[in-house]
Amino acid sequence: MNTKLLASIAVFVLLAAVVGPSLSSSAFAANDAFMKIDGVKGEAKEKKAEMKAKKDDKKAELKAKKDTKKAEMKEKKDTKKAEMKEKKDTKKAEMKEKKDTKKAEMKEKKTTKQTAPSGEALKEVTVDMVKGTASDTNCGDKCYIPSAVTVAVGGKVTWKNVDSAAHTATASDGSFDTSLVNAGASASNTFNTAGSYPYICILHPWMKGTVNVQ
Ligand SMILES: [Cu+2]
Repeated sequence: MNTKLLASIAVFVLLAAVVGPSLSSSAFAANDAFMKIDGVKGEAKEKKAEMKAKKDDKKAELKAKKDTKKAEMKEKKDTKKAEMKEKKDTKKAEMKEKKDTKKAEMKEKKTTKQTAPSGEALKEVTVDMVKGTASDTNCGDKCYIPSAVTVAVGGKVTWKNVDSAAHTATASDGSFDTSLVNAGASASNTFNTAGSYPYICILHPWMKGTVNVQ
């Protein structure tokens, strides 16, 4: 063996001893780095998923809040609506009551007007031929309103037809007769003799009234 070959082998061995471990260590390092990268990648993925979950949670929370608020608003609105309706109904009922009271008062006034404040019989009285009496056979003492009136001797009774059908005021003893009073028309009779004068409508004999003259 010559010395040159020996030297060559020695150098090779030396090199292998130095470079080998360093090569393998750098391979490990590279692997490590890859692993690290994978780890970082995985972490990032996890973090992303977490963020997404958080975001979804927040979204759901917001939606729930929104829905609750919406429901609350609707309830409030409904309550207000109901309140308004109640108020309206109450007002309506009040108005109706007022109207009815006024009507009743007017009717009473009309009835009490049949006698003068002094207690003397009136010179003039008006009697309504009431609406619906052509068919309402049970109108009783509401066929003529008022059904009984009192006038002074020489006083005048006027029948006003407020119905849509024609009527008469015809004395049972034949002493007076308005003859046909058409819808919306009026007819009068003057009473010069004291007495009580029952009368009917010859078209609807269930309509009965009385004129008292005193
Ligand atoms: Cu009649």
